[in-house]
Amino acid sequence: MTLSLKAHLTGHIRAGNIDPALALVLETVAANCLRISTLVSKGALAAIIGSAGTGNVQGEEQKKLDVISNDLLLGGNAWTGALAGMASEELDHPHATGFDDAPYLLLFDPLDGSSNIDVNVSIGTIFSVLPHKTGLNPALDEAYLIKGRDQAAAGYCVYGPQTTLVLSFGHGVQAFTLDRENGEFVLVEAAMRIPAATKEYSINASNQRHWEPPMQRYISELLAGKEGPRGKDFNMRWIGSMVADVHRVLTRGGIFTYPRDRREADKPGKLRLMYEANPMSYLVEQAHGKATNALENILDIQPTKLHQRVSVVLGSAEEVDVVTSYHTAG
Ligand code: P6P
Repeated sequence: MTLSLKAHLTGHIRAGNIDPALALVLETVAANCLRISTLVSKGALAAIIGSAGTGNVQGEEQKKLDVISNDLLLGGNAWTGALAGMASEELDHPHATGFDDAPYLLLFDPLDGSSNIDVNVSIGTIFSVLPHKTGLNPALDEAYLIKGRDQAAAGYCVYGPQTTLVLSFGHGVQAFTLDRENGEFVLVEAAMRIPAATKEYSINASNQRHWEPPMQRYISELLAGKEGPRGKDFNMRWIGSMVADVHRVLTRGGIFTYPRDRREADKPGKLRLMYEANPMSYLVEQAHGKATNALENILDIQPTKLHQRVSVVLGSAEEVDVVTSYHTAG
C-alpha cells in the first residue's frame, strides 16, 4: 500500500504523535519544496541559472535560485496560521507572519549547495521547526535562539535524480520520494537507520593543512587504510552540498565532517547551526547516529546568534566517537 505524506501525517495525528498545526507546517513546506524542485529541474530553460548580483548576510554571492527559493518559502508558508515567524540563511533578520500567537517558527536554508546549481549536481532545502514561545517577538532573533534538541521537527528535500523529502517529528526518520505524475510525496522508507560502523568518510580534503591536529590525525588514520591503526580501508565522497552528503550518510552510513578551520579563528566552522547543523543533527540522532562539534552534541549547544556557525561531525556513531575522543583527549 503506497502511503502519501498526507496519509502518513494523518495517521500520526490520529495516534497523537503530532499536532495538526505541526502537520500543516510540514505539508506546506513539502508543497513548496515541490515547487522548488520543478524550478530546479528546468535549469537554464527557466533563466534561473547564475548569480542574482546580490549578497547575503553570510557575505556570500546569492544565486538567482537562492533568492527565488527563499521568496517562495516565505510566501508559501506565511499564510497557514501555524507559524509566528520564519528565519532564513538569506535574511539578515526573521520575518514575522502576523500570527504572533502561532505555535511554531520555521527556519531554513532555502537552497543548500547553490554552488552546484550551475553544474547540475544535487542541491536541496533544509528546514527546522521550533516551538514559538509566546511573548517572544517572532520578528526578533532571540525568539529563535532555542537548542536543537528542542526542535519540534526537522527535515530536508534533496533535488537530485529523485526529489526526496526526509523528515522527523520525533518518531524516527521517514523518506518520501516525489511522484511527478501525481505531485505526491510517497513514503519509501519508514525508518531510516545509520549503521554504527562505516568505511566511508566525507570531508573537503583540500583544507587538510588548516585543520586542527586531532582532525589531521583522524583523517590520516583513515587514509592509512588496513595497514594503519584502523585496520580497514576507507572510501571518500564529497559532493559539496551538505544535504546530498548527509542524505548518503542517512541512507548507507558514513561520517560527514566540516571541521573548524585555523584560517578563521573567529569562526568555529563554516556550516550554520540553526538551519543546517541543528536540523541535520536532529535527523541523524533520530536515525541512531551521532552529531557533535567535535567536543559536544550539536543539539545541546545553546545558540547565541541566529546565523552562528559550528564545526560539524555527524553520522555513524563509532566514527563520531573516535573523532570526538581525539578532540577531547587531555
Ligand atoms: P566547500 C554549501 O555551500 C555548504 O554550505 C554545504 O552545503 C556544503 O557541505 C559546504 O558548504 C561545502 O563547502 O568549502 O567544500 O565548498
